[in-house]
Amino acid sequence: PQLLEEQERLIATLIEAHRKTYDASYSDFSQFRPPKRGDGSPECRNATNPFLMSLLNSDMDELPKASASGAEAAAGDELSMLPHLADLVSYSIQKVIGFAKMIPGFKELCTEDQISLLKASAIEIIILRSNESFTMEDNSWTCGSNEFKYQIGDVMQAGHKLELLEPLVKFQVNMKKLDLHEAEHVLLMAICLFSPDRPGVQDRCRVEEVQEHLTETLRAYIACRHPLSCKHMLYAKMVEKLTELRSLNEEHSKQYLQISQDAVNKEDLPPLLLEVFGNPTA
Ligand code: DZT
Repeated sequence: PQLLEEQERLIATLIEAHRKTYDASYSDFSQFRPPKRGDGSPECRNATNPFLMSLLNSDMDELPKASASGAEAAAGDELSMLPHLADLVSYSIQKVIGFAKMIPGFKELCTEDQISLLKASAIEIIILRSNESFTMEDNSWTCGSNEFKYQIGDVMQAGHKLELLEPLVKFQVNMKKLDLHEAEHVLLMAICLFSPDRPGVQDRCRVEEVQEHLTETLRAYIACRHPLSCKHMLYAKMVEKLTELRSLNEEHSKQYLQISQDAVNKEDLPPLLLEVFGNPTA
């Protein structure tokens, strides 16, 4: 098969939409609430006994006030990365919305369907787009300086657990190994968004039509642009990724619900995040 002119234009549009909404210099990250990592200090290593620790390490013989810095920092270390992660994800959702709006066919859907598609796919598209910052060198998402280099432990300090993080990192490694072209990467995100089987979607046929047009374009692109040696099963492998994303999405939902219930500081979760992933206290 050959790429039609119309398919070429679609790909160019998607690539431009992605470039406009993904800043590979990550220069906005310094505006997020800063990352707070358990730094290996004594208070952090012994976060379960902050008061004992501080009594043993000082000449005081009284309990420090609840707000005494060392003890509180250690005791509250549980969700120390949550503000930064929540800001990063909220920011990314805004970028995903910007990307969606530039996909031909999205704006023509009614607002309710736009919302249903975005709510259901936001975390999946964030997983996909984050592959750009992921590196197999040390299995981290590297977004500039060490401050914004994220590893599994950082996401755990935001309250997530290995049941999500282990398959998430495996997914990132396997995505990296597919070594997708930019055209394939952006088509996959668009195909993921236009999934007609998401909860609440009214006009399933319209969504399916757009998705089929996108998948046809992906098949044609792989067939005529991807080097012969590595295109075998590439389309099938990409479709398989969509299935894996569904199960990561499901596990994320469970853990998010737990975190949003555990979060003592409700300001930790920005309003957009509560709207997209749900607000248990609402
Ligand atoms: C502080 C550690 C950051 C690690 C980010 C890795 C990553 O449930 C919540 C809403 C509270 C949090 C959801 C996130 C769960 C774990 C997860 C992390 C899922 C999907 C991706 C990630 C993404 C890394 C980046 C992005 C968000 C991209 O948009 C931009 C850049 O590639 C970094």
